[in-house]
Amino acid sequence: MHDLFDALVPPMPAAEAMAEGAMLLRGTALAYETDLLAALGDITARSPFRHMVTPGGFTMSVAMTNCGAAGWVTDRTGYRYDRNDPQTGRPWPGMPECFLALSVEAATAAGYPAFRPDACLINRYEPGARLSLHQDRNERDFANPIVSVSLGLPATFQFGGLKRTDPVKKFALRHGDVAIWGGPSRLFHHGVPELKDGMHETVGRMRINLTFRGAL
Ligand code: MD6
Ligand code: FE
Repeated sequence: MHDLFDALVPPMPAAEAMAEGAMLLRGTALAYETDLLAALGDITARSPFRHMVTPGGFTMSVAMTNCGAAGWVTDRTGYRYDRNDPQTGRPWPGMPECFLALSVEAATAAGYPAFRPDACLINRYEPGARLSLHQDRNERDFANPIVSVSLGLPATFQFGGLKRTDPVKKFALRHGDVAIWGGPSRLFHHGVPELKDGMHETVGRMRINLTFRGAL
């Protein structure tokens, strides 16, 4: 017999194309949830979340940290990848095995089987935090895609084009979803509008985003 809900809940597509080269995989991170959250606790104990300052002097509402061989940082001098955490003066925590396994699985499913990240930027959104429309272009080689994992509270992902003024599409990003970004859309503008308040049962009152890059 079929489960009652099979008849009532419209099937959620497991994969959605956002643009040429850009895919949204629903729920791919769920199988890794326990390991990811434990590893995240180890990372933030050594390199805590902090609100960085943009070159223009604005303090970001999204709090950030990193793991891997290099981490993305911003301060009054500009944006860059740094092998050390400027706050501790020590190398960023290493990339956990479960981070690597999830990002390679997702990249492979999206058509980028050679992807091996050397950096993971970890974003923490509390209610009201937002990330304005931007391009990710501090990485050395744009042949690498970016793999972006969403955990916790749901958010809206704004996804535009090469030009800042190109029309923007919106996608819901939920706990466990993975977006993969590369090829012709690697430099597309994207952003996250103000996070709505809520409480997630395992992550709490926040959204966590892991973005894996080939930075070096
Ligand atoms: C976020 N993500 O989802 C912010 N960048 O919280 C990004 O800025 C991003 O999701 C490049 C590729 C995928 C992303
Ligand atoms: Fe980005």
